[in-house]
Amino acid sequence: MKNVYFFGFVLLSLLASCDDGELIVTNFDFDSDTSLQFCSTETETVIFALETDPNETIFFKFNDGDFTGSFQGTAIDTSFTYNVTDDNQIIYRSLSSSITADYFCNTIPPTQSNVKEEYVSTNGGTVTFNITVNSPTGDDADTDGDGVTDIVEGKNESPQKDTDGDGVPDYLDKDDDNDNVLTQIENNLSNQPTFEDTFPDTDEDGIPNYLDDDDDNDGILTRYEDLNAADNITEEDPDLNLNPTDDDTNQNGIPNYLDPEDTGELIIEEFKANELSRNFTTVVLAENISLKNTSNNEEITLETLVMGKLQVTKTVEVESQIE
Ligand SMILES: [Ca+2]
Ligand SMILES: [Ca+2]
Ligand SMILES: [Ca+2]
Ligand SMILES: [Ca+2]
Repeated sequence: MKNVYFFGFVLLSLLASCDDGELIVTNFDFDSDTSLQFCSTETETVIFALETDPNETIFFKFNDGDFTGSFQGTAIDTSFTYNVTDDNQIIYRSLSSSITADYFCNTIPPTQSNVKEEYVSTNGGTVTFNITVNSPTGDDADTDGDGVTDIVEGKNESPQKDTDGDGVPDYLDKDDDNDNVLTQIENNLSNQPTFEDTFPDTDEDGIPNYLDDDDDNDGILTRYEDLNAADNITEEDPDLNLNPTDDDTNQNGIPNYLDPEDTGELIIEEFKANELSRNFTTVVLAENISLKNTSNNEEITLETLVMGKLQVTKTVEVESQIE
């Protein structure tokens, strides 16, 4: 067969003749269930599928060393598209033996002797990455891991609860009142009055500490009751040490932010980084591409080809945005 065109099929079977008359069957058997992996250098990323029955691989190498398969921020998905060019290529190889990720994780090796058949994209068409972030579900789900469930943190409310108004909904916010004491810490104080017999409420003002930006009701924000925040900064390490829990000016064993007798303040408008471990799924979709056989120039055109799915778990910043 000289030219074979397939439109709208993800699964493609191709019969091709070899010089010696042997018939080779090539299956482009890749879809959203195919597992993808990736490797990056400073300037290039290769995202690839490895299959063993039969031994074959498809990969997309593209000029972007910053690909991570993840994203920062509060969005639930994002997508971006590359044009297929001489630099951004899709390559399929049918192999005589199995390979591992090492095959890709240096520079792309030249066609090797175990390559039975190779197809390389010609210019034209696109590859789109659709990245979604997966949130846990169920009554016990606690996406930000702060010990308060997503349901209590108002994930299902409309609009979603954002107690400190920093643009990060409470279910993604490890410091829900932006006072630089993590929710996890505020809810694990012992020997404190409680709000509705559940959450500590030191000043008994009806606002649990983890949602109260002035935990002792002394008129000084908890965030400001952090007098030693700048004590140890240096030129090399200029970051403030944001931690109101380690200040106790009158040395009575009660930290200033829980002690209405201690009212010293240091105006601090910085906030702890809100870093979360999150699970991301990237589906890689090629559209309107042509692949050319490198030995006989046979060309295949595909309207859509789902190369597969990449799963990544990564710690990312879901940032606060205080005016
Ligand atoms: Ca939270
Ligand atoms: Ca807090
Ligand atoms: Ca608080
Ligand atoms: Ca105080």
